[in-house]
Amino acid sequence: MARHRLWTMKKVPFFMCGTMLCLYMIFYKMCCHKGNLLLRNRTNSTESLQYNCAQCAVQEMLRRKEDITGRNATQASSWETFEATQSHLLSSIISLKTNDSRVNGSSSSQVHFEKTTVSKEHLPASNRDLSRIISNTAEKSNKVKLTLKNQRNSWMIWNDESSSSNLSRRLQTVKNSYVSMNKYAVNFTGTRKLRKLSSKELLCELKQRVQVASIEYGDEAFMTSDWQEYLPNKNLLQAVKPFKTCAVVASAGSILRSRLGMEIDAHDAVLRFNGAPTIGFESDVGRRTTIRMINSQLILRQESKFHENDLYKTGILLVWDPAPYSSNLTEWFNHPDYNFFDNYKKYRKSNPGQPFYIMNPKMQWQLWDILQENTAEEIQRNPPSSGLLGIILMMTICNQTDVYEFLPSKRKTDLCHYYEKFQDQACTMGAYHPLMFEKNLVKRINQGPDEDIYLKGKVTLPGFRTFKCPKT
Ligand code: NCC
Repeated sequence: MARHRLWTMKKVPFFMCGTMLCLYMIFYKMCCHKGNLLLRNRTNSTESLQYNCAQCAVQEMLRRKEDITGRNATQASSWETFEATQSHLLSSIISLKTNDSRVNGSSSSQVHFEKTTVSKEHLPASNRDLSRIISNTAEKSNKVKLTLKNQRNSWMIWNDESSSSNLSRRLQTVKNSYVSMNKYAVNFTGTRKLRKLSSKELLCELKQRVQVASIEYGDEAFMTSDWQEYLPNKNLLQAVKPFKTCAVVASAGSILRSRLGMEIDAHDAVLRFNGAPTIGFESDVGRRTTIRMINSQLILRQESKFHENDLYKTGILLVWDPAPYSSNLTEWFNHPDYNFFDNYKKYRKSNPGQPFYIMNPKMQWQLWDILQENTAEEIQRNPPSSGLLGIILMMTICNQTDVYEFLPSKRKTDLCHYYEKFQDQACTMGAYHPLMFEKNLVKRINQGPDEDIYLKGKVTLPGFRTFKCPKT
């Protein structure tokens, strides 16, 4: 009996050691698990992230996610897929992602698990349930491959099939009234495309059918000697040397707090619109202006102070005015939308050294025809906005054009301009101009990644000179 008690007592330290070892192993597995996490981005490049504990890896994920959600947009590395082999790590990441309101607020999560796709509607509503289901499933298999895809882009980024049904009631009514008003006697004889053209096909349509030109001395209605004095000697396309990289800066309020200024200024040429200033907004919109495109209305508006304001004294000026759909230059000259010609001459007289061009209006309707042909519904029978005219101009004179905040980024707002405290959805979605359909077109020809649209409102377009189309 005594011998038995002694033997049992001898076993106690073994039991204690065993229990401590087990506890240590559990603790080690939970907290101190070293390993690798494989991060895969949209372009399928991978990065192996070493971690010393699950918590460290989760912290790293959080840091990267903050990049994506915009704290540091310029350095954003948009990792969308996370793969790992440790189930406890996976469940931490998933619960982290699903509990983060900034991500959930702007995304719909989709979980791919071993070839099975579980979309959000199949999952219980609460985030805690979601993470529990995933971790349970993950634990069944030792080596699982789980991909968590953030589908944020699918609805945050401009939908290139946007239609009137996406507009508010008010804007739908405005749009319909412009369709029936037909101020410029649009007589569209083209046919609507039955299928959606590819990006390449659309680019070729634009390259082959839209002619960018400025008015020259000797053009119909511009033959009198005074025009010889006022119009620049060289045509716009002869005067500007081809640029390698160009930036087009839309005036949208959503460019505020973008911190895109340095990136914009790094281009060889920068195009701005109307009264869009740089002073006071340099960090968001940059400080350089190579070309300023203005509409004829601005020249006549008292508040613009066109003749006095130094804003207009930098770079090349270009003015455009809506012309009737089928008019020749004489008809347009006699009936411009806004009679800016005398003011043009006045400005030229006091600023003879500054290049100032008048756009030939034929471009507006060539572009409009392409917009209408590629849109399922009737669009406003008014010319495209300065935005699209400027984009096509830059695609003509630059090898590559980056357009900022024409397609709204994650900063999308109803604030009309970055330089005014005026809110109206019409500025982004269109009222007079067929702006929504212009944006559909630009989205379709974008060559850049969706991340650029989401983070910077940036679209990258090729130059017509370098873009090759099949011979017709
Ligand atoms: O507003 P605006 O354009 O000067 O803007 C220049 C171009 O940026 C794009 N934009 C702007 C705001 C916004 N929220 N989203 C955008 O995408 C558009 O492509 C736009 O063309 C114009 O096209 O010339 C326009 O001009 C103004 C106004 O005449 C000028 O600013 C001068 O004051 C027009 N507004 C009004 O007439 C009240 C606007 O409709 C179009």
